[in-house]
Amino acid sequence: MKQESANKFTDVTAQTKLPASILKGSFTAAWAADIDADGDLDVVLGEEQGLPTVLRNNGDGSFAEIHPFAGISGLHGFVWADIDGDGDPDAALIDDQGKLRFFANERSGQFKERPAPPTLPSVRAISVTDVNNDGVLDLLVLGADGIIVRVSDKSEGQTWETVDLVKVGKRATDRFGKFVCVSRTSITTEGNDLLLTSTGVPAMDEVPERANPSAGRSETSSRH
Ligand SMILES: [Ca+2]
Ligand SMILES: [Ca+2]
Ligand SMILES: [Ca+2]
Repeated sequence: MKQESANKFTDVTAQTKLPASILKGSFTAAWAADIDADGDLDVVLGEEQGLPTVLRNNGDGSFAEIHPFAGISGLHGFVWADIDGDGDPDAALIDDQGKLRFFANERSGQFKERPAPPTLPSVRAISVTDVNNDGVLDLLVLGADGIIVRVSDKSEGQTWETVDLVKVGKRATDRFGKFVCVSRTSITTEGNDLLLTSTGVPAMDEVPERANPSAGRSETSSRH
């Protein structure tokens, strides 16, 4: 949909020049990110299975189908952020097996997969924020075991650091979902608190401490 004015959008699907396989395809989500680093936003499509699809923005209203994330099937979660701190956004994805997959940005639309921490359980949702306040963004990974884990780059792309942050309850994590995190460094003086809001998962009524069940969200502190 192309925005014409503050409250008017026009359907411009026909001008995208995308093949029928895309236009009639079944996708679970879409994320906007400048995957090829050419200054315009491209579209990453969520899929149950199969090689993930990105619609590269040609800048003239048309898009081209590309597949920059080789070797994976399905896309159930997507984070676009500079996790390794080298100045370009990287891609973190959840595949159809519930595995976290990490692709370091090599620029010009090229990515190199880097193995995720082997200790992670099956993953249900991912988000990003600088939890430990060191100036480098961290991945927040909600596992099927109901624990949110901080996953941080260590030694400039060589290894990972993983730290359990909070348990949000197992019942909530039997399917893929989304959650977003907003850092709340200025709200309390006691550590670096997070505000978590969720859709689908997790069910915050199971957060064991400092929870606010009626608001459907929780807060927890992380001190490292
Ligand atoms: Ca682009
Ligand atoms: Ca990077
Ligand atoms: Ca950090």
